[in-house]
Amino acid sequence: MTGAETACPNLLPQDGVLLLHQAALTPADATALCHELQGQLDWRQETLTIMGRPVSAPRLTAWYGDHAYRYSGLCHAPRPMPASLCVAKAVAERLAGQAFNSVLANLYRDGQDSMGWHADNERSLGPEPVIASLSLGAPRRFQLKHRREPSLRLDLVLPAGSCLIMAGPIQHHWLHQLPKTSRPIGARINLTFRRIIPS
Ligand SMILES: O=C(O)CCC(=O)C(=O)O
Ligand SMILES: [Mn+2]
Repeated sequence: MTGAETACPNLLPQDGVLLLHQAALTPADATALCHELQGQLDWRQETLTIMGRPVSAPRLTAWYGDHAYRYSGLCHAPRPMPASLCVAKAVAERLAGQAFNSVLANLYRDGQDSMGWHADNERSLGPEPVIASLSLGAPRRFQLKHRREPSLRLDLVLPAGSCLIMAGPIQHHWLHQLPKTSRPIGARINLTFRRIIPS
């Protein structure tokens, strides 16, 4: 299941850790998992609460984990992971060097689906969470910007089968987003593995 390994430098100049494992899965495994998850997961169109107003999320999501997870007015109840996600979780755990107990799957159906600027800084993730993000499907443009230094920005393309790891104080100092694009683009899936600390 695991692709070739290469040395992985920290991509951030300061205030956090960002590691990109280009080939966490082989291309064949990444393609098979992408198709399996599109058909198998319980994809939902969620309504978020942003600044007190209901907003339809511009993507589909599916949540699985041992504990409830709350963000943007949503509460995901505990739900066991299907076997396909457990295999992907094991890959993410090996690369991140820590155990995860939840995954948020995001399905971006076309270039108009997206996720806006945010940080994964919910209290239930702890002060410096390690988050592993596995990419599947079409290459995914992923951007970061520093909260206080406007000149500090990163623009990455995450290929299918890659695993991006955010760690250290990154969530305190940086925001991340998956922008919309007007270019024709196929479906993209992101699996974001987290460790929820039960309250
Ligand atoms: O699709 C992505 O890489 C963004 C996912 C993300 O930031 C999240 O689920 O919190
Ligand atoms: Mn995030």
